[in-house]
Amino acid sequence: MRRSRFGKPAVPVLAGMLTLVILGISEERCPDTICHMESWSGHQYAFCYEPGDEKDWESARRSCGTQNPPMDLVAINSAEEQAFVDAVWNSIRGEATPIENHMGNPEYIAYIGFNDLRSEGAWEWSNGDRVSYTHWCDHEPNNAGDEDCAVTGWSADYENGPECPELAWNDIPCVATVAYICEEIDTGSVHAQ
Ligand SMILES: [Ca+2]
Ligand SMILES: [Ca+2]
Ligand SMILES: [Ca+2]
Repeated sequence: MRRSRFGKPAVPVLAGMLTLVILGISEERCPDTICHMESWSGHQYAFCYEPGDEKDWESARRSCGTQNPPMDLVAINSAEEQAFVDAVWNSIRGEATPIENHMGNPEYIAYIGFNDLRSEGAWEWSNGDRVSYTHWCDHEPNNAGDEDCAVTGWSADYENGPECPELAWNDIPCVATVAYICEEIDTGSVHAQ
């Protein structure tokens, strides 16, 4: 009895230690560091893009909540904030795993907090911010096949139709597992009006 009680946890613990040893040999970075942290205009941001850490929209949002400080998916409230997000994302997105768009081209995308989950077509920020800015690709959001969650970084490359000369937003199915960007939650009194 005793042996099996103590024996059980030993295997995963040993496996974990072995994994740490192997990871320690293959790369210097601590395996727990899965998000790239940046700050802008007094807010902390986490860019979570490690291959294997891709998440559906709801899981990504929960993961943001476990960050320190607590975060939600990013709310992009201005062209300036979009420019900040783009600058960081452009510098690291090559390390992320792209998805393929229907032209067969890679799209390096990341979830943001914009969604129309509650009411089709009524786009809102998950953190409750007022909608003051949008950056959709042409002809997006199109809810193609039911798409309620927005990503940034969409480049598109359509023969005829939507184009995104700058990386921009697209609505995709919320169950798609992709990278995601978190922004610190305001804890004081905020969002007047
Ligand atoms: Ca923001
Ligand atoms: Ca929708
Ligand atoms: Ca779409």
